[in-house]
Amino acid sequence: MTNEVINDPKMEAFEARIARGEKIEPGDWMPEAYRKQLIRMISQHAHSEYIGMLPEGKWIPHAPSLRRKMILIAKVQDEAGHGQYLYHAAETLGATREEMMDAFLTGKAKYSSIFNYPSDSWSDVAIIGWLVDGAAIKNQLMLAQCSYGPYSRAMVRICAEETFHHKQGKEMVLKYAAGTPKQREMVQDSLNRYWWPSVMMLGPHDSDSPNTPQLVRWGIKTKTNDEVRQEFIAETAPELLEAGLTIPDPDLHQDETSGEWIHGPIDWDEFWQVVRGNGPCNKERLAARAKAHADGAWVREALNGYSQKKSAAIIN
Ligand code: FAQ
Repeated sequence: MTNEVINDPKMEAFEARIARGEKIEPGDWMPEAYRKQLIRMISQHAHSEYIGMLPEGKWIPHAPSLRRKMILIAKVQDEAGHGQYLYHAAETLGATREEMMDAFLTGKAKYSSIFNYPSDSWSDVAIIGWLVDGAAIKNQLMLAQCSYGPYSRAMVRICAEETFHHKQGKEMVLKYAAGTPKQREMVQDSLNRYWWPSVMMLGPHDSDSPNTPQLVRWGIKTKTNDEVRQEFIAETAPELLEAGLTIPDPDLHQDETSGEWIHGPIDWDEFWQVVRGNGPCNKERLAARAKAHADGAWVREALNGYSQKKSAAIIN
């Protein structure tokens, strides 16, 4: 940061507001880098919710009971709603929906690595609920404290719904873990495939996270990637083990002195391959979203026509 920026009274006042724990609102002065960071993060988050409907949505027609089907439909529908809140939050910063969708569908924008893994069995739905929603909640509870008002408020609402997602996943996993040998085998297989991607989805280690220092300085993130990952593992690992499941990390253990859960090395090569578009399902997921966008063109046209007609009626 240059001296010019450090001595900028607007910047000083902005940082003082953050230090006092005030929320920054859309019309307030903010540094351009703060606005850009928020648009980047919020739009990536929105894309993640939107694409995140696909792995579980695939299982709606195959749910084993009406109750499970209703729960899953509600969950997937919530994810669409989360995408909407988040796109709106990014729009308050001047990003347009068209720009964000274009960046997403052309592969320029990132979205969470976790949704590029296949959902191969019904119990993947259970494990996604417990692990993926569980990791997402840890991250989002932290973001609910963030300094930008619209993002923070969206997070409060989203976390309430994610808590239901988390509970239904955990309920299912515990049931299958205590069920027939076939159910146990099925849910163990889901855990084997989803454990590491869930640990990775919280982002690179702090030493390899270029955005964290600025995000923490401006109160966008209130914890680092490793801190959130540690919270997730500390909460989830003992409960999975108590359910009699095996976590696919032979090095995972709780340090006797500190009580901290120590995990084995993370395969960051795999993570970056997935982030760069070379994961098992990246192409399939983006193609599904591009098709949905093209198929929905008539709805957007109709809505635009309706709102233009309504505005004309008000003016006249
Ligand atoms: N996937 O410097 P950092 C959900 C990128 S919602 C892909 O550490 P930062 C709900 C990162 O963008 C899940 N890319 O970045 C649900 C950056 O690249 P850039 C989504 C990743 O921002 C559940 C580069 O690596 N949640 O699951 C990932 O400080 C079930 C360097 O990284 C959010 O988006 C990744 N996993 O920290 C829905 C929350 N990690 O942009 C359906 C908001 C890192 O500079 C079913 N976002 N990268 O080119 C955040 O909290 C942060 O952006 C992090 C990354 C923590 C994801």
